[in-house]
Amino acid sequence: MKTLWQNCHITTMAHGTYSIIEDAAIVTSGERIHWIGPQAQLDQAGLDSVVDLGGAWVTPGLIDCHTHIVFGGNRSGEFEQRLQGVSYAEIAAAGGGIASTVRATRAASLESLYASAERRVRHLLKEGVTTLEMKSGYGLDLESERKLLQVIRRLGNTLPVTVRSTCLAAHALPPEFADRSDAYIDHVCQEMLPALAGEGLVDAVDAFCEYLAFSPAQVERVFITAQQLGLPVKLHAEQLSSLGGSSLAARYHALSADHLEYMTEDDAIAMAAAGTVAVLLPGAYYFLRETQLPPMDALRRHGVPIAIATDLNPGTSPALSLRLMLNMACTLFRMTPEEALAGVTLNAAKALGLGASHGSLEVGKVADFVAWDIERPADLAYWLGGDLDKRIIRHGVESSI
Ligand code: DI6
Ligand code: FE
Repeated sequence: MKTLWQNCHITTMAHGTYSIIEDAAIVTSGERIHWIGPQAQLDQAGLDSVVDLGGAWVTPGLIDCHTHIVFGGNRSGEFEQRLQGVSYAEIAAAGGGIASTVRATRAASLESLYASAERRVRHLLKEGVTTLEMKSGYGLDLESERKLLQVIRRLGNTLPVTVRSTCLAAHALPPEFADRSDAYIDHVCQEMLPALAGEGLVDAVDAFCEYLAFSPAQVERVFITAQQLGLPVKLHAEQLSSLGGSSLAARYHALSADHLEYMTEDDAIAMAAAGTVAVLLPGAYYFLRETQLPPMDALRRHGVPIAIATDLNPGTSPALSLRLMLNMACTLFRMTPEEALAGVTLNAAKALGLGASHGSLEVGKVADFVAWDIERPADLAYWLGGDLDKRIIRHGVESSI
């Protein structure tokens, strides 16, 4: 079944740049791209249907490569407290923060977690997101982490979106292991990861490397276990302080190191050599009113691929819009709209290990694309949120989300 999508302009994002084709067309065959190029060079033979895109700008489907979208409760009360001057650390010390979301998540049924996450996922899908990573990490015991990962798998099986599932059991120390963080890491490595991976619930393993979470030595044990299980790793690193987590991630050929405000030039060199993607999260930077910027010049100079994501979570980035993150990446981190778009397409695909099949519009890749009613590609990063008119095509079929 071959479909021609004609009368458009395309930013293919091949090689992580716009790579514009004006007056272009795409031919899909089933769920793959069969042909793409200037419309004038198209051979019309053998087509089954034709769709006129009315002069739209076509981009690859957007990819949100870092979210904690499945959780119980919400923390808008803590947001109010923080606005009155109580710090994130003080809230955490008083039993709030991640611990309060863990309590609410443990208490919630699989059905209610599914329902609340589905509503959040729909916000992203309506914006043109066609691939989405979701992390566990608010369960912190085997049964609750399994519940989160099952919700993630069910979202991927039910909604029109490609889902990658990441196990973040090493996100925070659960209360039953208070003051015994090494014992919790033993539990993660010996019990949780083998069981969850064995059940087919895990596509990648993540951890939170920070002075208020887990040390590089503890993270390394998690990485070794992941490696033994044949799973790729990712890492929350250098968000609040510089511990060398991103260099550690590079040593384990991590798909990505994420946050990175406090990373050093040596970390950038190590990441570039390993092909580890830098995932920047401007929503968390903004919401926590951080002032330390990620080292954009070092990342660019050493050629580290840069992705952008929402980090959608109840504590530090309740961001329901990936497109808003494009604007924040430009305004706050001084990225160009072209770099920002690469950050939610090709580089985001690489951060999920999907670079060969997703993230750019090239022959043989999956036909996930969005036809936007905009004047220029930079409009995507220019408008602050809002629901831009668009048509979303997933696996070669127009999707009506
Ligand atoms: N970094 C973050 O910003 C979130 N998790 C992480 O590892 C915080 C999650 C939360 O506060 O609930
Ligand atoms: Fe995160």
